[in-house]
Amino acid sequence: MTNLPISGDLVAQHNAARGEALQDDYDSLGRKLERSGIAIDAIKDRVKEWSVAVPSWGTGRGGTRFAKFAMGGEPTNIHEKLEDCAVIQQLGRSTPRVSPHFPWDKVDDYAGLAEEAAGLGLSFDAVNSNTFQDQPGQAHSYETGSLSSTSQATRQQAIEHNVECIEIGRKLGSRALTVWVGDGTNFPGQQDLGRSLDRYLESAAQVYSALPDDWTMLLEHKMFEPAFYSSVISDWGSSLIAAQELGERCRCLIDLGHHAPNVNIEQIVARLHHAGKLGGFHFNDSKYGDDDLDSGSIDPHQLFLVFNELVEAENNPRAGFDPAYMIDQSHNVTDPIESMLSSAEAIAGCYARASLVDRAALHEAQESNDVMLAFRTLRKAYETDVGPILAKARQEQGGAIDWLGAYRESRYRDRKAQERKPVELGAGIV
Ligand code: PSV
Ligand code: MN
Repeated sequence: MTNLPISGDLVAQHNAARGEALQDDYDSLGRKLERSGIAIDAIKDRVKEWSVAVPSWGTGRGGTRFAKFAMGGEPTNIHEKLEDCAVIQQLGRSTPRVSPHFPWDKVDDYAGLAEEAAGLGLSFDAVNSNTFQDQPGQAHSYETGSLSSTSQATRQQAIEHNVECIEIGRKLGSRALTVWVGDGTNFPGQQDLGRSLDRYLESAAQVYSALPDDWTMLLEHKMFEPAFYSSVISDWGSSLIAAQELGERCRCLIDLGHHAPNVNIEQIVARLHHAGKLGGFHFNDSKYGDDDLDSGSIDPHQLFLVFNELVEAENNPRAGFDPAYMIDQSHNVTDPIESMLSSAEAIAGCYARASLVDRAALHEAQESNDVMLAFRTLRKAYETDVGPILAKARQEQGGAIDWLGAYRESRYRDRKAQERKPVELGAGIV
């Protein structure tokens, strides 16, 4: 029995007022696509099958280095975070899984937590370890790094945290561990660039050896931050080296915001797929060197091109190809529920557009070096307004045609502001 946070009647009434207009738009788009030999229902069904996880921490307002602007009704524990994730899924219907982050989401009873999630129509996705900051009472500081620290005791502590995450994940029904470390340096000469990678690999191998047979270990690279001179797993090359050394069930995870500006991320997707190491994605957008902006808000075309490669990969799968998708963005000025819904729609929209690409025509144009035709074939799909397909997919699954309108009408956040304890002022320069 699921117990959804927004009134089902409200969603139904909201949809009833919009159903006719949507049907009209959907039929019109259907006729247009049919002229190109595309069945709109088939695309809609693909969208319905597709899903992306939301990170538990992303339901709260994040902070920049400078400030955090808390809002009333923000969640302060995993139970409240799950409730917010349930709203995102109830209205949007493309985010049925939550990716928990530890140690933040620790509880005493994980079987109970899994049940609680199921009651809200959710399940758990990849577990994420976090060893980039110290926790109260922690024996060894991560100031010198974690899996690559120069201190053996600190490395051991980081290994144990990752192994604990696997154990927790087993109880939650997860099948993957995502490892991102902030390890690196701020000064040339601070650490030996080669030896720090050796230490990382040695520690990561111990985590890998604790992986259950049906699990995947995902390595997430990041160019910089919190270390600003060098990061141990800074790019897809380092990530690929590590994944290849660690073993078959170790793969690379691409966070869209973790590259130098203007890097051709879609080509990285193709390269990692070639190596059979494309393990997952963290979706967000970026304007400069950040990894925090809402997915598709800055460069929706790049997101489309990434999905174009993913659909190619889907059509030409390598053994074990089953990427884990998660939204990974930080909200400072929006309601995180609205941002997650907007991003999930942008991501699913790119998947739909990439599914519209006439692959045979594209490949033929590529083979015959008809550059303009190849480009226009992609562009035609990108320029298609897939809004009616997404809305219809939501409606048919019980979600909201107009998720923003329905969410605001529900006054969910106002109600939570009455019930929940306020968030304390957090990070920032004080
Ligand atoms: C690091 O910037 C990152 O992208 C990792 O995925 C972390 O899990 C997440 O952000 C939260 O710090
Ligand atoms: Mn990430």
